Order: sequence, then structure tokens, then C-alpha cells
Amino acid sequence: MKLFYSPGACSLAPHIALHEAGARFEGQRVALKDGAQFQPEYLKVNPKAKVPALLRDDGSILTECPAILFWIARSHPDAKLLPEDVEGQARALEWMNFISGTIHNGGFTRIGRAERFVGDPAHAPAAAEKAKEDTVKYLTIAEGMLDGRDTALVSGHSVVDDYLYVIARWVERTGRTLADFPALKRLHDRVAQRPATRAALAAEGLA
Ligand SMILES: N[C@@H](CCC(=O)N[C@@H](CS)C(=O)NCC(=O)O)C(=O)O
Repeated sequence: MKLFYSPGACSLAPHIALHEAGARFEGQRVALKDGAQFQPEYLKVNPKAKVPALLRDDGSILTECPAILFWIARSHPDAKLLPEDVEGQARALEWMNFISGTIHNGGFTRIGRAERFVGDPAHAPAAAEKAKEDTVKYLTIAEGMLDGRDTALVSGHSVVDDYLYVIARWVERTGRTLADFPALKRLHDRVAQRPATRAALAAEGLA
């Protein structure tokens, strides 16, 4: 397998999960800052021009963090990265949809790429400021969903925590710090200590 990633991007979540699963894979860095995601070679991998993308052993490609995390967990059952019961799986999907659709793409992407969301580039700084306010609201909701736990799911550690860990690493982009989100901070600090997380960080040059 091959994971297409950019250091510290959302692709870090499946990168950690692949290590948690003990999967055999290689990493292929995509230089987002240089626009490598828009090059024809990468668009053949992922026409959405985004990381992550996972090239699997059967030659098929899977995109979208929630789908990749779900697939890693389900195809490596011994690693116990997702619960088996329907309620637990539904809660995992609830979390991952909120992280992907709202916190990440509805929040952090609007902060970091504000120019894409306005007609007049002069409006981008104001749009980014509004996006910071909105993202703090979304993080506050996530903090409430954690309900004091340091795991997203009541059953214990899961791939959702790898995803939330990556989001927690970005909190300062909103102008706040992790100290403002105590449960998320505890989750971050716990996941940061896991050997799989350390391995993925080292592989991405972030250790
Ligand atoms: N919905 C996608 C979003 C992926 C995404 O936004 N990836 C970012 C990195 S965190 C990216 O590749 N950005 C490049 C760009 O927007 O040009 C997912 O959940 O996987």
C-alpha cells in the first residue's frame, strides 16, 4: 500500500492509523506548498487534488479521511481500532463526519485558504477572522462531545482519536490554545505518546 500525505496535514491521521494497524505500507509525500496536488500525475491518483489518498494492494485508491480510517480499522480487526457494535460504529461516523465536514473543511480550511471562499481577494483576511471564530465554536462543540473523556468513543481508543489528535495540533491557528479545550488537550497528550503516533510523526519529519 502507499499513503499519499503531506506532513502535519489531515493525512497524518491515516498515517498514524496504518502504524496502529501494523500495516505494510510506504509513504509518498505530496508537496502541497508547491502545488503538487494540482499536477496531472497526482490528479490521476486523486482528482480532488487533496491528501490523503491510499493506494491499496489491489490497485484501487481510497480517498477521504473518514473512509480511509474506517477501512484501515475494519481491514485490520486485530488492532481493535473501531468498536464492533452498531452504536459504537454510528458514534464513530458521527464524530468523523463532524471532524471532516465541519471542523476541518468548514473551519480550518476556511482559515488557511480563505482566498478560495471570497470573490474579492481583499476580503480574505476578514473571511479568515470569521472562520477562526466559527472554528472555535466547532471545537467547543467537540469539547462538549468528549464530555471529559480523553477518547472520542466511550469504548476506548479508536481511529477517531487519531483524527482528533491531528485537529488538536492545529488549534493555535484559531488564536486559541489547547488549554482552552481541556479534554481535547488530554486526548492530544495521550495520543502523542502512542508508539504509532511517534512513528508517523518521525516518518513525516515532525518528531
Ligand atoms: N474531505 C477531505 C479533505 C482533505 C483535505 O482538505 N486535505 C488537505 C490537507 S489537510 C489538502 O490536501 N489540501 C490541499 C488543497 O486544498 O490544495 C478528507 O477528509 O480527506
